[in-house]
Amino acid sequence: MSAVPMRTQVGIVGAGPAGLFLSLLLQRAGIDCVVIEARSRSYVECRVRAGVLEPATVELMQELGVDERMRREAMVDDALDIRFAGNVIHLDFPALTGRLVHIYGQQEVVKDLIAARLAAGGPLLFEAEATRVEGIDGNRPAIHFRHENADATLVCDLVAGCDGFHGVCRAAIPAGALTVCEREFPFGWLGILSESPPIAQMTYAHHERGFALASRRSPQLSRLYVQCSADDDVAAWPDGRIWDELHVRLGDDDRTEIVEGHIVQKGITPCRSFVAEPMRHGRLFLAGDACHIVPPTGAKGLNLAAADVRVLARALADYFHGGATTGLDRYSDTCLARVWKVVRYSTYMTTLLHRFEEQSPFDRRLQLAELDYVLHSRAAQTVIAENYVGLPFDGA
Ligand code: FAS
Ligand code: PHB
Repeated sequence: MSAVPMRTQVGIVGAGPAGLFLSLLLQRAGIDCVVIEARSRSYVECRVRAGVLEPATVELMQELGVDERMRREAMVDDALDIRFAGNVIHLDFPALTGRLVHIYGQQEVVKDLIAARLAAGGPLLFEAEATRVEGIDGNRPAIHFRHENADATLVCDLVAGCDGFHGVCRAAIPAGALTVCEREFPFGWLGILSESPPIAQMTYAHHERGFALASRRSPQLSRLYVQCSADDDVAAWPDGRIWDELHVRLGDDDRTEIVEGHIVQKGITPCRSFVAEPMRHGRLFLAGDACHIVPPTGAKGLNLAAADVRVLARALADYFHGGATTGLDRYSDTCLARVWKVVRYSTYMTTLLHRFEEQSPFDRRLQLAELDYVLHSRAAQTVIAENYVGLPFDGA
């Protein structure tokens, strides 16, 4: 059995973007931490998810010295198109915000972060599933986990719960101490990766038959999505049906724009918002999907996780290097201010772009009027663009 650390300053549960970014930030600050990840390295590095990196996330990668491959391989987007009823709303990011976004698969970010963590020799345990976190109201919280068929315990000064929506950390907080706000949308997203060249522009489409999104991962790899039923099954979506819906919803009537390729990944993501607050209880700090989920329409999940741990790492450095607790005490409020603005934006875009079967005629006309207003208003286009590229960090 490899040497399993039994004691550290910060125990991090989860090696997704939140846990990995945090581990590198703490490593750089000279703070001892151990990352415990339930899955194998290959599993987490192959998990296809997000793709849009805000400038703040790119800057964080640069700060941590993990941006070299991203700079080489990422696509840079300077605009976003929204198609509806034969119209195209073109959002020119530099003209509206002075900024750009990078398109680089989340699994690529995770690969780069893992490589950096391992190269620095930072403890990162794979196939180590946390079963319980206890003692968060005391001075020595402990993470109990299974690793190499043995029970193990990591005693910490503080615990970072970066274990996603289905993790165990949020459950360690007494139920009465958490307030949960959530909204389930009555549909999901069926996403595919296709070995085919993407269309010219990142494009959202609002259509009678439902929402569609044409994104990309490289000049040879398309990332495409169609709105599907909330309880849909991938088996009900053979390739032909997916391509038919993409051509129709994106207005590719002569089927010459969307290039059909070999589909190498297919999956369905629910569309929901979920916020558990506060993001701290005693010596446990939640970050990323462990405490908030936003519908993918805003392309925010990964970026919000990075934003949380950027705030947390700064607070932990103040605490361990100077005994100051102000940053830790303000952590939850600081992050939630950003989280709720992202929930607002993601909810707005989801409501604007999707087809709601139960919609009243009044709400349907309101939705079309909102799209028409955005089409003709630079102010409305600026609101969408500044949220898409990412709001500034107020005091974070
Ligand atoms: P993550 O879920 O990424 O990471 C949590 C980690 O904790 C995982 O590796 C998990 O294995 C581990 N873990 C869980 N329980 C554990 C335990 N008991 N012990 C140890 N480890 C444990 N966002 C977008 O912006 N755009 C998208 O298109 C998009 N698509 C998505 C598709 C899917 C299917 C999903 C689930 C999410 C998608 N998201 C998208 C959101 C996604 O990118 C998340 O916001 C992002 O992964 C958040 O990162 P983390 O908070 O690190 O959580
Ligand atoms: C993606 O490229 O995966 C992507 C782009 C925009 C979104 C969601 C996902 O809103």
